[in-house]
Amino acid sequence: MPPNPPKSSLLLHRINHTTTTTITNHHDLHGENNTFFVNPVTSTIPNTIAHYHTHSISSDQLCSAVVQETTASITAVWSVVRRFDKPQAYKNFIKSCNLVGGDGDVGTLREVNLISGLPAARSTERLEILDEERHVISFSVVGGDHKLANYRSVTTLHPSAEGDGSGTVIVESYVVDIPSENTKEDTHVFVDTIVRCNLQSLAQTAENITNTCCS
Ligand code: A8S
Repeated sequence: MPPNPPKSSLLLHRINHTTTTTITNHHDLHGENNTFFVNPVTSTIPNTIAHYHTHSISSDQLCSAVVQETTASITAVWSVVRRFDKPQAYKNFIKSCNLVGGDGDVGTLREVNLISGLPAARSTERLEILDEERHVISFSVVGGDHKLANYRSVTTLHPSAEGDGSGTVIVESYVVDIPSENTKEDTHVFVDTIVRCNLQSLAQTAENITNTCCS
């Protein structure tokens, strides 16, 4: 790592892709439930971005994050991940997707159909953040026939400090209700597995773009 890395670069404390959780305990405004502010990202990310990965959760919710590095440029990764209308471009569990409301801005809804063999077939999702400058995209799950109630994820892209610095670190954090019939650990493993598969595929898809377009 260079002695004076650029301010915007992401310094990875750990690159083994595990996550730990920083928890700050707060009483919520109503004084009934304890809510917690959690930032599950172990990487150091710029202050202007860190708040996107700081989530307010209650004791029946789970918050985690997955970090994925790629040699693909931020431009290449962003060109794939920004397409809220086309998650099947890299999410292999998705068979098809249709926009069902909105014009592509925040608030747009998509109906996602999953491949067979999963414990669910459909999910309705709302675009929450699309920040083209900071490379932030976020969506929430608002319906469907699955068990992931109140799922919300935030994905951010950062310059990689590894190698020649032209690659990307992808950080995705999420919050979800723990289903009453499942344990926290099982839910954590289930969702982390889906997110890790998606991010590995995102990295591969962006690397393929980089290799075919510019070599
Ligand atoms: C994403 C992340 C997740 C998607 C999950 C976690 C999901 O699409 C799948 C199975 C489910 O049981 C829930 O970024 C749901 O898409 C693959 C339908 C939401």
